Amino acid sequence: MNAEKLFDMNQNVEAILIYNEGEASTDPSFFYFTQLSRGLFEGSYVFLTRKNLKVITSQLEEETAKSEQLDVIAFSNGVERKNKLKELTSDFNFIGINFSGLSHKEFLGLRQILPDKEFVDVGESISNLRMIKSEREIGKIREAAKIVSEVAEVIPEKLKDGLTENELAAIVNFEMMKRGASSPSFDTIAAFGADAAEPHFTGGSRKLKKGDVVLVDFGARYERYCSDMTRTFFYGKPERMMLDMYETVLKAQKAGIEAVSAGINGKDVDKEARKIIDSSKFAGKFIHSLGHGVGLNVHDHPALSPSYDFFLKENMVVTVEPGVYISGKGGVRIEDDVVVKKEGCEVLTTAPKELIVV
Ligand SMILES: [Mn+2]
Repeated sequence: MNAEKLFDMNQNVEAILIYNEGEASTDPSFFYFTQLSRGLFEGSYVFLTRKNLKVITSQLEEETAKSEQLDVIAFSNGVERKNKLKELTSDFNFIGINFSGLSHKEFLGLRQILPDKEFVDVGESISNLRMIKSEREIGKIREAAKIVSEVAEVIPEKLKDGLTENELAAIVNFEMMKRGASSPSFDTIAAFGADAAEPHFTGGSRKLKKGDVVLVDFGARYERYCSDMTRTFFYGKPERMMLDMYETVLKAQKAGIEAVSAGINGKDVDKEARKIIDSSKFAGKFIHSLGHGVGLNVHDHPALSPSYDFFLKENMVVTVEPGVYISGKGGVRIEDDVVVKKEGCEVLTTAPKELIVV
C-alpha cells in the first residue's frame, strides 16, 4: 500500500524492511502495509520494493498471510529467517527501516545479519503516509465508529445507583465486543462526579449517585483500526453550573467540527472551539488539545492543538474533543471522530449529543 509514494519521499532508499517484533514492540506500520486483520505476526517482516511487497513470517502464520492474498516467505527457524533476509536484500545497499518501530536490541541483531547495509530511517515518511487514509482504512474506522455510536445509546439505561466506574467500563467493553470490536482501542474511561474533572481518569471505584456527571471516553478496535469517542451524561438533576458547562462544551465542539476542512490549519480549528470556552465563564478550563489523528493507533498524527502548525488534508481522520474541567466538581467532554473532506468533514461517530439527564 502506497509503497511507491514512500520511495518517492526517500529517493536514496532501495528497499524497505519493517519489523514487527511482537508483544514487547509491535510496529503498527507492519499492519499498515500488509493490512493483515488477523494474526500476531511476531518476529515478522514486511519487505517492500517499489513494485513488490513480501511478508516474511514463521510457518505458524503462513496460512493467515496467504489467505489475504499476500506474497509470503515462510521460515521454520531463526537460521532460515536470517538466510531469507540475506537473500532478499542481496541486490540492495540502502535499506529503509522504521527507527521508532524497532527496539535497539533488534536493530543490533539486524546489523549483525546484514553487516554491509546502510540503514536509513523512513519512520517519519511512514507516519506522514499513515495520516491520509485509504477508502479501505476509512471503512474499518467507520465500522469501529459505528460500534461506539451504538454503545453510547445503551449507556443511559445501564446507569443505576451504586454502579461503580469500573463496572460501567466493563459494561461498555462488553457491549463493544458484542457488536464486533476485537477489543477496546484503549482502557475505557468511566468517571463519575468529581472524577470527571481528570481528563485521563482510569481505574475507578466510585459509586454512582444522583446528581453525578458521567463521562465515558471509549473506543473500539475493528480489524486493527481504532475509534475514540466521548459522551457525557447526567445521572439525576445536575447543578445549574454543570448544565452550563455542557452547553458550552457542546457549542465549542460543534464549532470545532464546523471548522474542519482540507486546507485549514489544525491550530485554527483548535482556536474556533477554544474561543467559545474562553469567552464563557469557563475560560481557561479547557486544558488539553482539541484533537488528534486516529488510525492504527488511537493517538496518531496529526494533532489539533494551538502549538501544532499543520494543514489538514483530505482523508485524514481526526478527533474533535473539547472539554471543561473543574476540580472537585467534575467535567464535561464531547468527542467525535471525523474524516476531513475537500469541503468540511464527515462525522463518523453519530451517537446523539443533546443533553441527556437519566
Ligand atoms: Mn481522543
